[in-house]
Amino acid sequence: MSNTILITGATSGFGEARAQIFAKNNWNLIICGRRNERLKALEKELISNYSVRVISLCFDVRNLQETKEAIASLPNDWKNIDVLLNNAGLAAGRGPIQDGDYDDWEQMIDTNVKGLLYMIREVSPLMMARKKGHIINVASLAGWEAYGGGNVYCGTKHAVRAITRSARVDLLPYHIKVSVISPGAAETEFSLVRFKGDEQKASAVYEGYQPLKAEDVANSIYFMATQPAHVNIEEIFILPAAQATDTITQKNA
Ligand code: NDP
Ligand code: 8X3
Repeated sequence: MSNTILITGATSGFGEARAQIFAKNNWNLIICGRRNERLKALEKELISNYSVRVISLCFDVRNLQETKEAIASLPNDWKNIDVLLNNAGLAAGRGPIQDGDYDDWEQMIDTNVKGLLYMIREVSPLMMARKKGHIINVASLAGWEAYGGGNVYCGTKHAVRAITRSARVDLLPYHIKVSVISPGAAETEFSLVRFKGDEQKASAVYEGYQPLKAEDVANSIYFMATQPAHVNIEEIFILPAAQATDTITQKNA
């Protein structure tokens, strides 16, 4: 029987690339996001390209009620979730803490931390009942370092790594693996979202060096998810070869 993965943030970037690699390898997919037209288009594409089963759930992970209803709405034969990929997230703005925008802060904390917690809380009982499962959280280089202007985003990604380690202890008796992936700069819609649609600012982030592609990160996640039952890849920290820290990149290498 095929395995099932639930991916949040499947409408773009890493999430979409992951949906492709898991579908190619015959996994059934539950794809999630807020943009329904993108979900429906991806659902259609995956079914027609790979003959896998796909279901889409359109909801905002910041909204607890919507999140509860989305998971509860899964038909029984979709509740055997083998992997929960907590990928939905964003940075909103980049600037000194003293000039911080409260709405941006709330959006990052509500999505990257609270939304991730809601998903773990709703999906882990389904895994506990089967004594089987794997939760993979997406943190960041920003979960390892705290760079100027990254204050709240870095805080949320440090939190993702801490939550991962603690959840691993809590879920150990139920044979549920918990792990985290921390990518460095990857060219997706991330910077366009961070800089609120300013294409110049967004593309400047990746100028002069080769950032990661969404597929590079998707390949690492696939590796994590397909280890034998007794192996947990606890963390992958994946950077572009041309990046040493958030602010130190080797231009035109
Ligand atoms: P994208 O902007 O391309 O994708 C983000 C995804 O998250 C979208 O599918 C979006 O879907 C979803 N999302 C955002 N907010 C919500 C919400 N409130 N509810 C539900 N879904 C939401 O960025 P990436 O693919 O790059 O980012 C994916 C993850 O990787 C994020 O957690 C990010 O912090 C992390 N990351 C990114 C790096 C990078 O350099 N790109 C590096 C390290 C980590 P929709 O808008 O349809 O809801
Ligand atoms: C995205 C990578 O370094 O811009 O998580 O924070 S970084």
